[in-house]
Parts: sequence; C-alpha cells; structure tokens
Amino acid sequence: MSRFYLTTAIDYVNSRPHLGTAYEKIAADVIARYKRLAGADVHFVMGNDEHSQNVFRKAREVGEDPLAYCDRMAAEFLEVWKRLDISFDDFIRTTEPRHKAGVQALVRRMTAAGDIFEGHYEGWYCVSCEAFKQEKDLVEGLCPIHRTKPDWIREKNYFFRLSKYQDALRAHFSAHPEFLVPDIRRNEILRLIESGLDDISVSRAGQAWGIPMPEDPQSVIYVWVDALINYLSAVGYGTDEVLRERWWPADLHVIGKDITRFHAVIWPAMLMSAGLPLPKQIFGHGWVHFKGEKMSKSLGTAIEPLDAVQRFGPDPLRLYLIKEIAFGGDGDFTWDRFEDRYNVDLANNLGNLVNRIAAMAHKYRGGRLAPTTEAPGRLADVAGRAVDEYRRDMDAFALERAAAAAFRIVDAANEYIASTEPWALARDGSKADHLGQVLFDVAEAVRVAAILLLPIMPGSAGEILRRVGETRKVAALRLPDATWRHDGERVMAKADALWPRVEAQAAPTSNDTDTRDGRRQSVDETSKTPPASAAVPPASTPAASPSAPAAERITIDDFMKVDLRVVKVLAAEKVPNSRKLIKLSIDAGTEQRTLVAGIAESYEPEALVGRTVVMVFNLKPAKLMGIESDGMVLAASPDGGKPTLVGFEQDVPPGTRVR
Ligand code: ME8
Repeated sequence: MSRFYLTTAIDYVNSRPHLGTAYEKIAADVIARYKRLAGADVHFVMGNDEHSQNVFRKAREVGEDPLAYCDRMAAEFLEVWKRLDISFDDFIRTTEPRHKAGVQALVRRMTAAGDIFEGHYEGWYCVSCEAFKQEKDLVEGLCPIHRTKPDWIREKNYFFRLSKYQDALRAHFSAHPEFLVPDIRRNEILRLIESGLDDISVSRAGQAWGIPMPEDPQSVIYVWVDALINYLSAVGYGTDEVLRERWWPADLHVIGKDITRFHAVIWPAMLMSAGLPLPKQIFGHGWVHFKGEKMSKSLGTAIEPLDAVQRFGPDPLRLYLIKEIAFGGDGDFTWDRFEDRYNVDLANNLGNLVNRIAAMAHKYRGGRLAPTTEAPGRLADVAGRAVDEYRRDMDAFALERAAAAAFRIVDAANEYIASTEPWALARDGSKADHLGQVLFDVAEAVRVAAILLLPIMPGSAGEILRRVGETRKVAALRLPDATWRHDGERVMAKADALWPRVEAQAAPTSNDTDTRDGRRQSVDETSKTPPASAAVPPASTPAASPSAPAAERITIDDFMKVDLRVVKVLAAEKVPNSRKLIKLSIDAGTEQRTLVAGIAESYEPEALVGRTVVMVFNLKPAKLMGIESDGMVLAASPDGGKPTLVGFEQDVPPGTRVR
C-alpha cells in the first residue's frame, strides 16, 4: 500500500480560525480523503503555531498565562475543525515536548554541519508576519501584507548559512519540477533564488516565549524555524525514529502562497543542512478574498467558519470552497454567491436528483431497483468518463475540476430523467422493463457520483449512498467501487429533502434540520442580502402559492408531525453583537424554555414580554450566536419586509396545541 504523508500550515493562535485559514484545511482534507479513497495509507497532520510574539502579546492582552491561552485556543481550533469534518490523523502544537525535542535536535544537526553562526541583526521586523523585512519589501514604510509599521530591531542573533544552499536549491528545483506547484509559485521562487540568497537570522534575543537555542538558552529559536520543524517533529523526529522512518519525507505540504518562501527556500535548505530528505511536493494555494481583500483578522475581513457552517451545515461550505475556487488561484467568498451555489448545485441539482430517484423508485417499484436484461443506457459512459477525469484531476490537485467531474454525472442523470420521462414509461405496460432499467441507471449514476463526492462532502455523500442502497460501509469504499455496476438489487431509502431551496420554504417541516439551519441562521450581519432571520422564515420568502403542485404538498400526517404550541414570553433581551436576534424565555405551560428569534428589527425586547406567540415545540435545539435555541417562534415574513409574529385575537393559555 502506498503511503501519503500530508500536512497543512500550522496556524497562529492569536485569533480564531477564519474562512481563509479554514479553506486550506478543507482543501487538504479533500486531498487526504481522496488519497484514502484511492487506497493510500494516509497520515494527515495539522497543528497550531504557538511561539509567535503575537500569541504571547495576545495572551498578555487578555490577561492569561501564554500556555493557558494556547490551551484554550487549541480547544477552539479543534472545535472548528471538527465542525468542518476535517479528518486529520494528528494535531501538533509547538509547545508540546515532542516538538521541542525535534526542534532542538534539528538545530543541533545544523550547528554540527557548521551552518549556524553568531552575529548581529539590525533591521525591520514585522511581528504579524514574524519576518525580517528589507527596506525594499515595504510599501510606504509599511508591511504590504499587514499594513502596519514594522519594528526596528538590533540584537544578537544566530544566523543560518542559507547562501551556502543556493546552488543546491537551484539544482533541486530543476531536477524536480514538481517540487513546488502551481507553476506561478515555482517561477516566483526560482526568481528569488536566482537573485541571490542572504544568510538569515534564526534566533531572537531577549524573549522568554519560544524554544531555547540548544547551546544558548538566552536566545530563543526564530518562530519560523521552530514552526517549520513541526512537519518532522509530528512524525517522531527527535523522539521516535521508527515513526520518522515510516513517514518522512512528507509527500505534500499544503500552504498559502504568502508563506511559500519559508517552505520552498528556507525549509529545504534547513533539511539539506541537517542531511535529511526533502518533502516531495509543496502546494501553494491562493487566498480567499472577502470584499476584494485577502480574508484576514488583522484587516477586518474575516468570516467566522462556524457562521458559514451554521448556514447550511459543513458540506455546502466545503463544496463551495472547493468547486468555486480553482485550487492554486484566489477566490471570493460572498454570502450571496454561497447561497446561490447552494440553491443551484445542491437544492436544484444534486438534492433534487436524490429526491426524485427515491420518489420514483417507491412510486413505480416499491423502493426496490434491479437491473434488467437491457444494457445500461448512456449514463454508464458519462459516469465512466467522469470517474477517469476525476481521478486525473484529483491526482493533479485540480480539486475544482474533480468536483465538476462528479457534478457532470449529476447533470447527466437529471437530463436523463427529463429525456426518458419515467412517468410516461410507467403509463405504458410494455415499457416496464425499460422503466426499470432507466431507474436503476439513475440510481447507479447517483451512487457513482456520491462516491466521487465523498472526499468533498463526506457526511452528505455518505447519506446519499445510504439512500441509494449502498450497503457497504463508507469507510470501506475505494475508487474502484465507483466503477459502473449492472448487478444487485438496490433498496432505496425514503427520506426528507436533503437540501431544500433556501428562499422557497413557506412552512417548516418537523425533522428538516438542513432547512432549519438555513432558515434560522442570521449571524451574518454584513451580508448584502441578509440571510433568513433566525427562528422565522427567510425575509425573502415568497407568498405561499395557493396552487402549489401536488408533489410539493404534504399530507395531514406530515403536518401533524409539527408540534405547534401557544407560549407566553416571560423575558426578552437582545443578543449581543447581533442586529436581528432576540433571546426569549417562554412559558409553554408544562415547562419553560429559551429560544432565539430573528425579530429584533421588528420588536423591542420589552414589548415582547407578556405576549402570547406560537412556537414549533418539537424542533431539535440549535445554537445561534452561542445560545442554544430550544424551538422556533412563528412569524410571517413578507417579501422584503420585517417579520410579524403570529398571535391570537383572544387569550389562549400557554401549552395549547395549534393545528
Ligand atoms: O502563516 N485565504 O499562520 P497563519 C487562504 N503560522 N489562506 C489563508 C488566508 C486566506 N485569506 N489567510 C491565511 C502562518 N491563510 C504560520 C504558518 S507553517 C510552518 C507556519 C493561510 O495562521 C496562510 O497562507 O497566518 C497559511 O497557509 C495558513 O492559512 C495559516 O496562516
């Protein structure tokens, strides 16, 4: 079995992750999951970069001990990665003893090679970049990335003879054109190497926060040297030679384009100095922009990943970032576009397909589909080609093209339904076999597409596979399982819509959690068209059509699943930092509950106290701006208008059911 050791950059913890840093982890996770699907033994490592001065300053600013602060932030980062379904195998923190051992071991090897020498550094230093800057790097005296004035420092430092490795680096780049991708990064770094490399400072004086130089505890190791070594210390360098032997060299470092120089020049030179093999490949991805700027906490353009997860769940976000941004280039995140793509790719396209095939399988075949004596139709060819293209694109890290390949099967299956018209075949008894084959083919196409989507949308693709009767465990599936099959009976599961359109939901259904997430979230206070207000249908909800097609209507049994109750508001207060949310304590007759409702634009909290309203009593609780909302208040949301609470003409006691 081939092995694949994959890493991401380790994050500074002076602030929470944002959608830009999360993008990197999602992209790397897609690669890790794809490699597992392709049968590799994968080791996927992420971590936190904790010895930065920024982290130290931030801890002081919030009055915490730096290590306690890092512990707290590690928990916050891990929570975000968990919610995004990132499947890392190990998570390294640079304050861990195993890392310290690895860093000191490597620096000792560099020293033994005669590559570390004492000197003085005088010049600019940008703490946000944690980088020494030359005058020519600055724009109007400011760091061009952080737009802040760097510090002028003069201190005793240890230096690394980077210049000694200039020729060896050049030779490595020409012998291994794949070492740094995409080409734009490679060309940039080649130019840098050609322009001549200076020796670099690898320690800082007068600081307590960091790993001491092995021979001089008064100096700490420069945070970038410390951080880069995580890729080795995470696989046992300095502590566990067997592990190190097993995984090093890394197969791929996934990093952002702003830190290519550290990874493609300094890091390989450090490894050459220590006599260790170089990583096989470095991928420098582009930036996620928001409002035309690099998404960044310091620039105030950061989006909280959990806000985006709360909108529709993790998978629509993962799909958006992977499919809409060419991996290697820059891309934009906007709430409007995110919502549009959700509707187009998921609600209208994939979700619709999954619902339709399940509904038709039940209507025409009692939920059981089997191949007939007919040969598979044209979908088999489309799927076969898409699988080949997907594999080629994934292997080249063209993640967006691989996602598009999977969606080509989805498009083709929707078109196939439209052109074969199963409902017409069902009316003609002589076409029974053909109908059976058409339905089987569509279900098979969905199965193949879902396997290809497993790395991108793991939870949803697994659910789709279950719905189309795939009985094997998702973790056991491999790429060859995406080969078209013309055998076996498929028992199709009947279930709720996976991804209902966001703006076309007039009434909630009881167990439709995705809809609910979409409808209730309102944490984006910056969006041009604000997403649906919490606990009420979206502001853009069109008036419910009196002539909705029969397929969209629900039965009385469906409706009765929704437990609507009269409740009385006991207390109300605005949710801090939210324009729309109000926290309500309500009396439901038998118990009291806390709800969060997106009605602050229409009501003052005081005016709500004592009021009788209607709530969905059996809705699963959901967190909104950190507050658990245990139910949902009903309100009418006229197109473009503000929500109006549903109420009564007469007094009705709390707890009364509404039908
Ligand atoms: O650079 N879009 O940490 P970091 C895409 N600790 N990627 C982005 C981004 C954006 N808007 N903003 C940041 C560091 N990133 C160091 C790494 S590795 C030995 C040490 C990427 O928290 C950024 O390019 O500033 C980097 O790859 C990662 O997020 C962490 O950034």
